[in-house]
Amino acid sequence: MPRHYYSIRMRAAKDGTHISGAEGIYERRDVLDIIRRYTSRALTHEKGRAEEIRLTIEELKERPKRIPSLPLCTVNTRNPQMVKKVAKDLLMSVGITERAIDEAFTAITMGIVMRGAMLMNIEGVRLEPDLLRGVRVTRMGITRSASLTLARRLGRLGLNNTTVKEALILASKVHRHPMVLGELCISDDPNYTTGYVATRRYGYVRLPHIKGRGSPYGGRAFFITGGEVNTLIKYLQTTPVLINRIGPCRGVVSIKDILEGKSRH
Ligand code: PML
Repeated sequence: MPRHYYSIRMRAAKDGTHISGAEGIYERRDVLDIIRRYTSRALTHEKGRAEEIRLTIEELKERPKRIPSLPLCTVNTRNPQMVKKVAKDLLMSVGITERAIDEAFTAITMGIVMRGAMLMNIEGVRLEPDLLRGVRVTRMGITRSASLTLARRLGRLGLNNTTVKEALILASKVHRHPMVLGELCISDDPNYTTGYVATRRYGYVRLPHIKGRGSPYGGRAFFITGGEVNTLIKYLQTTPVLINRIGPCRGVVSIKDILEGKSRH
């Protein structure tokens, strides 16, 4: 019998501001448990108890595309200046211009937190149709067994938390698309100061101290090339993608080893 999959998405708000969100793709037998888990997460969020919780449960008409997660590692960056240098080393080596990277850092650190990601061409020109909202990546998830493997691998590195897991799942979906060359992400959580740069060539590279503690800004920029922007947006927003294999998860690696390909198995 064919399996039915559901996309479940949760968004919670307090005083009209977004405080937490979650999403995944699940089999029918798991739907009730997940709704309970998401609701409890919204009610106990550290930013305060949600006053409004929106849950969307949608049966998927398309069979989710199975993909592996990006390989993960961390560079021992010590301050925002060092992060910028490492981000440039990685992103420029896949063809993104320095101007575009500076533009992305400036736009993200300017303070307007967008709901979705910016899309930029490799020269730094913004391409998303709605410059205020950006493009939200949705309809991605992880299978139960891949999730257990990921928890085990991240656990060995002391990184088994929802922030890292969800960011890795999102980036793995995004970088599966050939139009996406690279990504810069800074969390908008004032207490979360590790960001990442992702590319297909080097994987998901975590960058500690990307911003100072207490800074409320954050966001994502996807650097894109070639093809039709609307096709990419449709993929990011609507194509269901399920992680079913976990790529290598490594601890601290030097930028030199990453650039020389020594950090990949
Ligand atoms: C977010 O807040 O969603 C971004 C999370 C970035 C996670 C970086 C990491 O620690 O791997």
